[in-house]
Amino acid sequence: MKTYDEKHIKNVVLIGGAKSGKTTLAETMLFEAGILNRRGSVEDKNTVSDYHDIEHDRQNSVYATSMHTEWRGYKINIIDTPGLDDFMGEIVSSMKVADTCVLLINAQQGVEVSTELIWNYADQFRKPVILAINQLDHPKANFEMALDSIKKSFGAPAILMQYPVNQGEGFDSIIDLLKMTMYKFPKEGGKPEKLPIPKEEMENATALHNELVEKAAENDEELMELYFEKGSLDEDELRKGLKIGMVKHEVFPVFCLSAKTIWAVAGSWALSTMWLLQP
Ligand SMILES: Nc1nc2c(ncn2[C@@H]2O[C@H](COP(=O)(O)OP(=O)(O)OP(=O)(O)O)[C@@H](O)[C@H]2O)c(=O)[nH]1
Ligand SMILES: [Mg+2]
Repeated sequence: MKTYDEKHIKNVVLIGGAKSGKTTLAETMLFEAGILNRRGSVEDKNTVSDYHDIEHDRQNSVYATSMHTEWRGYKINIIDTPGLDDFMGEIVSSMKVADTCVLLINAQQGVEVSTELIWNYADQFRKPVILAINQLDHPKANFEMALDSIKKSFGAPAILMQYPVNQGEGFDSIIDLLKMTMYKFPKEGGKPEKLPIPKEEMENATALHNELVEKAAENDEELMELYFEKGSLDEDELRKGLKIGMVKHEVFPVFCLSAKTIWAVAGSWALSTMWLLQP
């Protein structure tokens, strides 16, 4: 069995309110990593993560489950946790070992009471937190409402990394504000198509990109000087600034997800970006 030194093992803990899609995301991540050749679902009671009878009966996670995958020489432990506060012990003990927490927010509900309860622990433990708005393919998805609720609850540290171009049924495209590119995900899965940002989105995307640059620069004097000098930061500098901010708990990057659909490649692709960001 391959061994990894301590620096090359990362614990990514999936947290969030009940039914936000953590178990589904874990399944999709394992599928996209090539560990599964077929994805199970919570409804079919055949996910890797929810394997206890009680989880099948209730159709929600009761225990924290650790799964793993490899990515760019790193062993990534993906820990799926329950969302119901009855199981807070499982959630809290998983968060304690996290290098990064991914806090899922249901695009139909926005931030819920349980999201805030769970968040308070992540804040208390000073864990870097990535916010992921999930279920963007759902007909009732409301990205703007979810983002507003995030801004209300988490304030300025919540900063948008991507936004959906066509949320709801048929959702397949996002604009990436770090790379300033549009990605369109094929329905059958596989790598996304890289496209230029459409003209009608350019003004919005540029304004949001500038917010991201300022946020990254704020966290480091050297980057701030570079920003004043050049009026911008390149991709590596952005990543560096955001990473410093995440560790200081002054940046919580917001990603888009659709864990259930096949082009939830969006999810694992976004997560690979996240792993690059993580300390
Ligand atoms: N449309 C849509 N449905 C989703 C998505 N992700 C999850 N779901 C559905 O939402 C329900 C809850 O998904 P789970 O993966 O069990 O959510 P969870 O966060 O693990 O839930 P708990 O374990 O109860 O906290 C299931 O019916 C999923 O099929 C998504 O991206 N889009
Ligand atoms: Mg679950």
